[in-house]
Amino acid sequence: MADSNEMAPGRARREVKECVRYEVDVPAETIAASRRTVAALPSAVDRPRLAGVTDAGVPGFLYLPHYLSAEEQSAVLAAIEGDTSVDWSDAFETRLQKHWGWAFVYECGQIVGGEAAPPAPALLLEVLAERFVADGLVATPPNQVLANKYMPGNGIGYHVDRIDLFGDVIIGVNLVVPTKFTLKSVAEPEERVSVVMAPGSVYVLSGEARFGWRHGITRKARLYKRFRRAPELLPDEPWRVSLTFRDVLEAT
Ligand SMILES: O=C(O)CCC(=O)C(=O)O
Repeated sequence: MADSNEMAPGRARREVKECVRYEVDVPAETIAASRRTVAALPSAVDRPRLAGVTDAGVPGFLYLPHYLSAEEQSAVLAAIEGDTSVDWSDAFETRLQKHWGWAFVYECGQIVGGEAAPPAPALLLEVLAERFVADGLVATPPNQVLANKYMPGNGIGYHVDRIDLFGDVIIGVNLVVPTKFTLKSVAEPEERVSVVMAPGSVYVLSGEARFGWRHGITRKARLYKRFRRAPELLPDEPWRVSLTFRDVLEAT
């Protein structure tokens, strides 16, 4: 269990067992309707940020390696770090988070708005999310933005984002550190596909990739353990940052 499912370390297991399960049957039409395909995107000749897009063989998955220029990556990181309307939360011991629009309370899968999740910085909402729409990655701008900042070597457990809480298209942005991102088929757990995501790249989970595959990032155990043991010995080791754009269904 992870992310939406993932348990905050140090919290009582008992609380998590009481959470509502969410294996909901997703109608085939919903899956088909949400599927984004390489062929349906605008031409990369007109929009170089779409160059090199691939689905890596998973229907509904898109990986866009060149989505943000180096300058844009710096601006996005500055917007994340510089936004003082919300603090980095440490619900997890090994990654920090900022929630905008809506916050997800991990202990028992609740969505909260208000002060816990102020509007996202304009660069993320008015520029990036609008660009996703203009590029055909998603139909409307997502209403939730989540920043994750990972301790060196840390990853995220394999999960399907809660299908009762979040919409049918999820978009992620990888920043700072190249990262191996893996999809595992729910029906055929041996079937797995990985892409090494470049800094500034974007991925889209829709259709089968959203509903029928888990996604996650395997921890780099050696680096992670070294950092955990003595963080002061690795002062320059970069922390990976990612953005996740989702639609909170309760909000619509
Ligand atoms: O950090 C990432 O790229 C993945 C984040 C993710 O899966 C999530 O927030 O649910």
